[in-house]
Amino acid sequence: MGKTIIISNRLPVQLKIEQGKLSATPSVGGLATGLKSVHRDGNGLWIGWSGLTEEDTPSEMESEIDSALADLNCSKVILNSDEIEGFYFGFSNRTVWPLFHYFLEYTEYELNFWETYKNVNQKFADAIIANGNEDDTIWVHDYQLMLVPQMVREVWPNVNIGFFLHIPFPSYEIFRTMPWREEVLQGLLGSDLIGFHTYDYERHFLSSVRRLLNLDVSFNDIYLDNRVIKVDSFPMGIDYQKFEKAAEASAARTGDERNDIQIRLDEHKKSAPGTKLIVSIDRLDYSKGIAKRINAFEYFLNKYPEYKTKVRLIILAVPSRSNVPQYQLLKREIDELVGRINGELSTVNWTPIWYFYRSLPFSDLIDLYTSSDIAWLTPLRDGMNLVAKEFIATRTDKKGVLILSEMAGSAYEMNEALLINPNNFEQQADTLKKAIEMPDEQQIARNTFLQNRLKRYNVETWANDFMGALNNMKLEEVSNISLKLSAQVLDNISEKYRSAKKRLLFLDYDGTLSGFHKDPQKASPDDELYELLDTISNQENTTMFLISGRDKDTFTRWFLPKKYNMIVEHGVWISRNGEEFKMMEQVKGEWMEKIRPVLESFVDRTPGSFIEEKNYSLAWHYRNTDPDFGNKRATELNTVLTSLIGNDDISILNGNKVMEVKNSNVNKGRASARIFSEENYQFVFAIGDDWTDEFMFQELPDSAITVKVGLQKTDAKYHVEGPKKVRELLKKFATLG
Ligand code: GDG
Repeated sequence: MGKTIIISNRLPVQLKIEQGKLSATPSVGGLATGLKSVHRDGNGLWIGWSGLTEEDTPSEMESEIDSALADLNCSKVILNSDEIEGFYFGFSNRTVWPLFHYFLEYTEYELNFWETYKNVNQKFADAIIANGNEDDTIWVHDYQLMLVPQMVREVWPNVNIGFFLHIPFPSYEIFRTMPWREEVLQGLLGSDLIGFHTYDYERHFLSSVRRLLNLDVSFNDIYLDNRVIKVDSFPMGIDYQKFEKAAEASAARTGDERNDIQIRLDEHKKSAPGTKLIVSIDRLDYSKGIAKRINAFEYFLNKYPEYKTKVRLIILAVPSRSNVPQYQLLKREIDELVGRINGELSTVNWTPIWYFYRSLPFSDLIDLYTSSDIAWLTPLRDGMNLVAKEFIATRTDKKGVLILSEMAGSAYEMNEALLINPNNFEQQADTLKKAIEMPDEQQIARNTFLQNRLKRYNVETWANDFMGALNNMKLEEVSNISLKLSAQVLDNISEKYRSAKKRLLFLDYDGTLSGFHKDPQKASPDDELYELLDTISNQENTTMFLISGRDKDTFTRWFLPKKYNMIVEHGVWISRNGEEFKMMEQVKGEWMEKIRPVLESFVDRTPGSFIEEKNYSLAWHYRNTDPDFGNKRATELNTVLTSLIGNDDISILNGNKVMEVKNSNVNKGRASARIFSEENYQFVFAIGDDWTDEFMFQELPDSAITVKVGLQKTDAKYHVEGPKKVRELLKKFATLG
């Protein structure tokens, strides 16, 4: 069992070099607390940037820094100031952050930023490789490191990787504007498990994967070559006990023990009894909606002037990313707004807004939470928003009102808060009034629900849930191995092949012998395939059938001169040894006249789809349509056809991006079973990728070796990953004579 490696942009350690002396203090953020059990208490390692640039690190102190970090189970990635500029302030915070928070107008697409982002992600991946092993479990965090999973996967194909995104994943319409969108998705898909705060972010991500990479997605599984990637939501919690205890300690402090801020807040309450304190705490970031909140506050005071002098808004804006121009502009905007409103509305005894632009020590933060009556959080977009949860955890007497934006991930779990749309000033003014006037019993009832939920789903549970899901995936994979064609299983099959007196093989074509092509007519066989099929079909005592849903004309062109045995249109037609196709089943096709116009109307309404007309069946192909739209139309068509057909003679087959209407008594299972019954075969083999091949897997005898191409659910005994592996398998047969 390997160790767990956590990887994030910043290490959970504050490094300082002052007058040549190094200090390393563990930081106590939510993430560090949540991961304590997988990091420091377990056999873990945390890799990240130390916060010191290469230029700021005297080379003679390198080893001292390394050993201080090693004592805390940490290891550093060294970044120079150009890298920080392009990777952190550039691509991460001038491209991804605004784009993922729906601020398209602030999003900058700079090739230099992207190049640096790639290089720095590679540095992080290299650090994992240098410090770990393939049997370690790796958990990558957040939007700064989206390419790391695939970079690690390339070196260690079997490693277990989880990724968690702490910010929203935007809708496809937004995400697709990014020039490097495919690379970013492919980077993330190096993971085994990808976690988001909410189901909506998960849904947006899956939609982008389907539409931009054209991958198959079933529920929350993504099928990529030989791997299944799971996507799930894990709403992050807080260290509830820490906030609850700190609030109790704050309440217990008396006299000189009280912090400055506590004393000031107490004085305010004494001098103005009955007034309400409204607090808001955020990093100074445009996504947090601070300017809008200030405007909404002014709107409220004008709409309900009776509250002037009765309420005060305290804004704590923590400095953040001040190298990014947008943040400097925002700072100026807020300074001016606060100045203007205070200038216009203040009285001798009352200032409407107290504004702090700084970071406070933890205990001051708690005092601010506990002294306030209302928390008012209005992000325009926020992955989760932990401040909302922290405010509730500090309400030890269960009083207090939380007003929270619907646009925060936490709103999904905090239904008992007063939820608002931050763009709706009217609603916010009324909600503030409601909060100010809310009776104690109602506050207590709401907070009791909220607290119970936050206590239960705290940050440790969040981390353990994620790690549990990641480790489970490995277990699931292990339990699936019986189905995978391992080298040993292949040896056994080869032995049976070699020793059998009579062999029978059924080989599906599309998706099995050949990969899919946008235009099915272009997916013609290549020379290597012809050579392989020639060898096998010429082997003694071997009957090889190509078995396909395709029309007989195409197969006549491709394979008749080769004299392969063929069954086409799922079993309507058969050709042996180069003879003309004959009907295998007596089928009627009158129904086709009725069904064709229906399919045509779906083609008209579904760009990219088309009809394939065969002698006794009609197929509607939708591989080249927009995937979401195509699936929706397929469901619709299924419903229409089912109600139209209404008898058992005709059936609908849902294949791989194709829906086929055909006679019910015709399928690959029935056809292959009929061939099997003609002679006494000792070795029977069937391989196919599609739902229509399942009929063969079901109807052939138990002793048959049945192989599914792909990882989807199947009745076959074994699976292989894709057409490339099928070829390898057949090459093996070809050598066995
Ligand atoms: C990102 C996502 C997601 C704030 N001021 C002070 C201070 N804080 C602490 C709070 C809280 C944290 O900072 C802020 O967390 P948020 O969740 O509110 O927001 P982001 O920083 O934007 O975090 C966000 C989060 O990642 C986790 O996945 O929820 O959506 O944007 O813990 O307490 N702490 C101290 N002094 C302050 O002045 N000590």
